[in-house]
Amino acid sequence: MPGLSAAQRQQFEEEGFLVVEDVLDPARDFAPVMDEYRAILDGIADTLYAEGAISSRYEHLPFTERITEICAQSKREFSQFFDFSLPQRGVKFDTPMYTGPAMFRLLANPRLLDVVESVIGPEIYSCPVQHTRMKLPKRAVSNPANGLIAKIPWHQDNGVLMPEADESSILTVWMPFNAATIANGCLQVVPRSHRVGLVDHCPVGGTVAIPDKLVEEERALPLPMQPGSILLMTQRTVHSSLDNVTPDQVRISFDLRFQPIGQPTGRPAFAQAGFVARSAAHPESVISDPAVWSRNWLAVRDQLPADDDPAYNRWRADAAVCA
Ligand SMILES: O=C(O)CCC(=O)C(=O)O
Ligand SMILES: [Fe+2]
Repeated sequence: MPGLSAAQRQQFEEEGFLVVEDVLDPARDFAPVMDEYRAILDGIADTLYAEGAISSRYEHLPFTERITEICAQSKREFSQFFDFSLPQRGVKFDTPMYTGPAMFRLLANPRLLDVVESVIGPEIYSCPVQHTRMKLPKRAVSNPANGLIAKIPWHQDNGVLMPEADESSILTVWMPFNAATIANGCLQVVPRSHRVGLVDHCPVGGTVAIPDKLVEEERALPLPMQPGSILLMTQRTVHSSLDNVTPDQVRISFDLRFQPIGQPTGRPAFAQAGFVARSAAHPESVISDPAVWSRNWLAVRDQLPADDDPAYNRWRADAAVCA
């Protein structure tokens, strides 16, 4: 069990973030997800081509160039087809989502869980607050408020959760699928910002953000990263991501969250999609079948349309701090 060294653990605790290199092997650990993504994009291209929304299926282009071209030409975006989570509004029985077995295997990757175990201990729950983000070049972004395809404003992950998780120890694990650079929109953090507790957030666009006046932006540290590396953040580390100003790169990333078993996840609406990823005390409770995980997500999707949209955070636009 390699996990983190004592020095790395200490650095994480002091700074509130840590980049750990070479945890994953992109060829072995990411390629199966890309195979599933290619098949999804084939389906999207077929549909759009049949509708006359694109002039070619672009099947000979590499994935990232192909999706950029398809989004730019159709003036639509397809992030939800690749995300292993659901939108916070208007979920329907057929809202697209991705729960392929390759993604489950990545969530349960032993080398990843070894690092997670170093931080939160051996009872590990996969929190259903998780996303694939395909940050498109700005020119191809049809909806800048969609955090799956555009830059993300300053926030703490605690701020995008319900208060039930305020005392939980939710560890964010962010990983680039391809190189994340300053130009294509890597993450940036404010070192040591996790020490001050939960900061006020305000609703903006489809998400929430910390007002500029409460962010020490001059202390921001951009974090270019190579695939295989992972970024660990506490749930109170202040972070954001940059715009993708490249003409044709797509910054693809996964953000996962893990927490000790038994703590609230902060997103009760998705509770059924969480699972025990590792347990020394109760190994029999570990979910290891990708089909079970997929079924649980689809069950969440089946339940949501029946009710009004649930609350996903606590912030109100009419709060004084948001004026
Ligand atoms: O990937 C991004 O641009 C932002 C990700 C983020 O805020 C997170 O993973 O918590
Ligand atoms: Fe975040």
